[in-house]
Amino acid sequence: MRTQVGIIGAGPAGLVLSHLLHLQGIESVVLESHRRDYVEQRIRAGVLEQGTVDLLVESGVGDRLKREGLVHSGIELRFGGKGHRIDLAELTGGKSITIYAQHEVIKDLIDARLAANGQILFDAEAVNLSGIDGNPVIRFSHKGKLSELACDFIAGCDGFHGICRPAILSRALRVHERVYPFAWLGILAQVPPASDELIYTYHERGFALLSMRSPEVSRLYLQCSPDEDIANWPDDRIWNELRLRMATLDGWELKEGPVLQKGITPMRSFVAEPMQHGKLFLLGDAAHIVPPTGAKGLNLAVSDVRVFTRALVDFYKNGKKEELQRYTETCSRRVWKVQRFSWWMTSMLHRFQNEDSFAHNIHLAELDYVTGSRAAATALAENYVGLPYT
Ligand code: FAS
Ligand code: PHB
Repeated sequence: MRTQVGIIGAGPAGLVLSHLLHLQGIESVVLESHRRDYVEQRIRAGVLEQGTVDLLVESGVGDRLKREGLVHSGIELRFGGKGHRIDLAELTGGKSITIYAQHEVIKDLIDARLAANGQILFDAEAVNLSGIDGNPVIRFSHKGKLSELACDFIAGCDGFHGICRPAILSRALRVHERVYPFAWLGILAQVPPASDELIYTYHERGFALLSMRSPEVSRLYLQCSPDEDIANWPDDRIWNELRLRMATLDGWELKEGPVLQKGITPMRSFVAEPMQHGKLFLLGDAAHIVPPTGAKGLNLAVSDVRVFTRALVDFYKNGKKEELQRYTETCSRRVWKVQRFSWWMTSMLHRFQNEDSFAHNIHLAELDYVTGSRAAATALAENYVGLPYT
């Protein structure tokens, strides 16, 4: 097999890339190790930045997103038993976020690619890369048979545990990392959300977040130890802990219901640089991971795709390589600003182990400042809705 761009991974990065390249007349083949139904049901992110929504709508895959997505113009920060609304729209000149599950974005993109006769091979695991300095070849196992895909470029969209980042020799790679001493226990519940907007809660027992997927389905998270066993968290224990952490002085009540899915997600900040080597380019989680507190993971993947697509168009249409050569430098500024914001939101809202009274009061002072100062609230809002693309 041969194509122009060999894409490893059918997550948000790989599928948005394949779609945008197609619109520019650039050929690609997507190799995905899992089955289609698996990737279309994998519960992950839920918040789309304004820029991500605009890109999906403008590129023709946003019809269902416009119909079913929940547009939010604010979020609530809750601490000391009181809620404080951050008016995202008012503070950012009208920008908002949209709640639309990542697996729904995946479904829309797969439908669009297949309708356009795009090539997505499911059950196709890339097992080896070669020629990344010259003539790239991806070896992959598809339905038990070993095959090869020759291409001009390899897009490593294979996530944090993929094979592409390790294909960049360790001597060429710099890694920057923070592993947090906590994780998120997340549930999906068949119950209307108890709030119209997201509620981020700082509490002495730990962080809690109320989010949602639809007017009928809630998505909630609570901070837990990174080595927690989900088997020790029956539904009533989860609801009880969420109720304790989210309680307010004015008697606000959490709505409880059947838990459809539960899981524990570890928390880390991670950046691998450079995000490229020869003809191999890393996009999304293959290159960087952020703690989900800032709701940035998916959105940052899309931002890398915008940069890489622009660089490939310049190469194929104008024969210019400069944008490709500057890919890491161009992505890096946004990657690090998103890392900073995600680290800041996580540090402000979570209890760290063995924190003393000084640390606890610093958390409260940070929250008091962010909810009491227009300048501080604006800084949060402009990062949360998504910084302007450069
Ligand atoms: P992905 O990991 O989504 O996709 C990589 C794809 O490559 C996968 O489909 C994988 O099967 C495939 N692959 C891997 N190796 C391969 C190989 N050798 N051959 C072929 N295919 C291969 N972000 C948020 O903003 N909010 C959240 O609440 C949130 N929750 C998350 C919960 C979990 C459990 C995880 C793991 C991540 C979460 N994220 C969240 C982050 C997540 O949304 C990512 O940022 C987003 O999926 C990044 O997209 P991709 O870079 O495309 O990587
Ligand atoms: C989600 O709805 O999954 C979600 C929302 C906000 C976050 C993280 C996850 O910060």
